[in-house]
Amino acid sequence: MSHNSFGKNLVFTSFGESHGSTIGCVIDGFPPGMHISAEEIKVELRRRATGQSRHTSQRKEKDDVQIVSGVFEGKTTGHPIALLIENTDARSKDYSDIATTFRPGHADYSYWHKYGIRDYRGGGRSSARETTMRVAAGALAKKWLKENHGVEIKAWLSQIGDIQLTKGDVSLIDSNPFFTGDVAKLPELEAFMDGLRKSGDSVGARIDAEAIGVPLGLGEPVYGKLDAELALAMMSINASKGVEIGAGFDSVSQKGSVHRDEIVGGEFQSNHAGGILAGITTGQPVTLSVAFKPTSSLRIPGRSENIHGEPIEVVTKGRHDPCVGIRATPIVEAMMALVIMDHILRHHAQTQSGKQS
Ligand code: EPS
Repeated sequence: MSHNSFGKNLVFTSFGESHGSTIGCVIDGFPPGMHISAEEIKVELRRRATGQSRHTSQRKEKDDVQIVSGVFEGKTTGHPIALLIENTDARSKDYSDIATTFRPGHADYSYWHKYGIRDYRGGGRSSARETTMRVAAGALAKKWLKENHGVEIKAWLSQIGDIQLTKGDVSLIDSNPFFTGDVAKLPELEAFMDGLRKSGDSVGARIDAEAIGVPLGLGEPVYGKLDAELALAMMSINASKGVEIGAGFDSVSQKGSVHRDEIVGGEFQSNHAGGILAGITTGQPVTLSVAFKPTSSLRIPGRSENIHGEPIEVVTKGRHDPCVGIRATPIVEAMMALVIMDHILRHHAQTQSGKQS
C-alpha cells in the first residue's frame, strides 16, 4: 500500500492500524524553533477522541502521544518530528464474525479485492484511528500558523442528517459534543442521535471550516492550486464524499453578477470564491465544506457476500460511531492547517531570492 504521505515542503507520513500495537507519523520539513509539548498535542487529540460522549464510539484510548524525535529542550529542531501513540483498548474479537465478509459500504470490499489480504480488526488501515496522527500533526501546524502568520482555523458541524445548523457562536463550538455553535439545537441533536443509536443505524454529516488571516498569494496556478490540494486533503479523510470551496455547488445556479466578489475601496464585498481565485489566495478567509457519509458498521442486517462470493447477511457488533462526521471536525481543521502551512513554506521557497541577508 503506497502513498501514505502528503505535502511537498511539509511532508506528513502516517503509519499503523486500528488494532496494531502502535500508530505514528513523521512530519518532515517542520521549521526549527517552535515550542511544543506532548500536552499541547493532547489537547487537540482529546477533541477528536472516541468515548468523549455517548454519541461516538465507546472505545477508550488514552492517546498518550510521545514525541520521539525532532524536538529538543521543548523546541522543534528542524529535523523529522516523529510521534507515536500506543493502541491500548482494541477488542479484536468483536471483528471475528466479519473476518471473511464484506460490510456493505465499507472498505472491506475494495481492500480485499485490491490486496487479497485485509487486517479486518477494527478496519485496520481504513479505520478512523489513522486520523489521530493527522490531528497530532495538525496541532503543530495550527500553532505554527497562529504564531508566525496569525492564521486561525475553525471548523464546525453545519448539518447532521436533515438537521441544519447555523455557525452560531464560534466560542461555543468546543463546549458541546457536536462541535456546534448553534447551541439552541442541542436538545434536537441529542434526541436525534439517541434515537439513531437505538435503531442501530448511522447518519451523514456536513462540516464547514474557515481559515482566517491566510496571507494573499498562497497556491500554485496549475496542479498545485490551493483549493485542489485542500480538496485532496479533505477527500482523504475517512468517509468523506464531497468537498465544496466557497460557494461550491451553489455556484451552479448563481449568476456571474452575483458570484463575483466585487471590490470597493480595497474591500471585497462578498466571499463566494472562498478566499481562493485561480488556485491562489486573495487574503479573504478560506472557506470550505465537507460531506461525510453515514458509517457502514451497522447493527441493522444488510445483504452482502463473503470472500468466496457466497451471499450472506451482515450485522456489525462492537463499538462504532453512528455519525463519524461529528468527530471529523478537528480532523478537517488539522488537514486544513497542514495544507496551508505546506503552501506557506512552498511560497517562501518560490518567492524569496535565496540570498543570505
Ligand atoms: C472504528 C471502530 C471503532 C472506533 C474507531 C473506528 O474501533 P473499535 O472497533 O476498535 O472499537 O473506535 O475509531 C477509533 C478508535 C479512533 O480513535 O478514531 C471504525 O469502524 O472505523
